[in-house]
Amino acid sequence: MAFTLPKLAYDYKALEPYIDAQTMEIHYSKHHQAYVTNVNNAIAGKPEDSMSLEDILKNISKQPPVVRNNAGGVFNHNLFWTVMKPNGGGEPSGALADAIKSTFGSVADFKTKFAEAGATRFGSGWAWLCVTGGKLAICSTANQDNPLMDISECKGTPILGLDVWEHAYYLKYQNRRPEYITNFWNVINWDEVAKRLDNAK
Ligand code: MN3
Repeated sequence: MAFTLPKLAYDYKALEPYIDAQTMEIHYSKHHQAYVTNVNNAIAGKPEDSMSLEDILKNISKQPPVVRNNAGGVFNHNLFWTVMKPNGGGEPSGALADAIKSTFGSVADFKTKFAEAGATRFGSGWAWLCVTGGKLAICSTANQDNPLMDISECKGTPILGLDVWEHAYYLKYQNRRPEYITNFWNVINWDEVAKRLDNAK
């Protein structure tokens, strides 16, 4: 098996009340697991079976939709679980805070723009904070695409991703995607985003 479902660093109920346990359980054990299973099945016996996920994504234009959708789904969710944590939230610090302030004006302005990217993504997709050419940028992608993909309209190294598929919030928030996004700030793991910024430079 090329790829495996990474262990969650917290319980399904750990992000309550902002993200409910039932959503976490279904999202992780059903949706994320399905992306892992489906991409493994699609690349079984092929050279991609021994490639890194990142290398597959960087050349995704050469792959069929089943690989694009499911390899993207694996990468995106691997990242997503790590940028949240119980008792998260607060404010970013250090180099991350400096980069956010110099790029977007303030942390509040950054949050507004990032939330807008998530709220205005039509249908299913993701909002991203990326490092592109050494600078921070906000963008969004459809479905399970991401900024590592060569076909992506926005390219870069993602350091923060927010899943805005209905499966990420519908049980608790129904159609209220903006409320889900507002509450995401209460569980964000800024330390992980800062670590990813360091690694992206
Ligand atoms: Mn999802």
